[in-house]
Amino acid sequence: MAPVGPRSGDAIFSSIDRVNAELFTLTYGAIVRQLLTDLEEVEEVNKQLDQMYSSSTIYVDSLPWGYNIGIRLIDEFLAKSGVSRCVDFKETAEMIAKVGFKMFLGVTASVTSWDSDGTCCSIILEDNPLVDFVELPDTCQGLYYCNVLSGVIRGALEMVSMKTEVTWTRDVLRGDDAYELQVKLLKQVAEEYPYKDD
Ligand code: MYR
Repeated sequence: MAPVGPRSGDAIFSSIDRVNAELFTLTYGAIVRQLLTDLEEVEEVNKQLDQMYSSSTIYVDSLPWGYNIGIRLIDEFLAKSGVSRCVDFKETAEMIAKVGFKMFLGVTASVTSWDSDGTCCSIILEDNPLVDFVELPDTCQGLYYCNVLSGVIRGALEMVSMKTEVTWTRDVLRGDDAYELQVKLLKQVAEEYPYKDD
């Protein structure tokens, strides 16, 4: 007879992980919904999720989405992944796609569409748990539902001295065939070694 319920420790953990992931997805959905109610304008919600506003905006201190998450999450990423410094932006993009997305969203992504000077690429998500259970009504045309992710990447990269612009270039919720983020390196600030060798 087939066993009922979890059969091993692994199975127990995977069902807990699944519940956590669903809880996270539903919580994110509830926040997007609340922002739509409070801010009314889809454009404002897009900005708030990505967190582009200055500190005068009411939500900045209370809801650290997008950019504000990214600037905190980089420490956890570096500590947990144990990766060494990337040699260039190409390696950084691969790190985000293969290690970062796996660590924080449980999915992998691929990097494509590099420009000739290696400063702009696309990251395509193979799966997107943020949109499980999500259907957008017609009133939400123009909403970038997953804008929190663009903000996270922008914030995290800023903490390792890379100013970037991160935008959604394809979004299944908007009728496209994939989830694709364009990551453009605007400026890389050289990090100085703080001590002089005497
Ligand atoms: C370095 O210091 O050179 C390594 C830089 C690696 C940056 C990786 C940033 C990870 C961002 C994770 C995004 C996850 C989105 C869900």
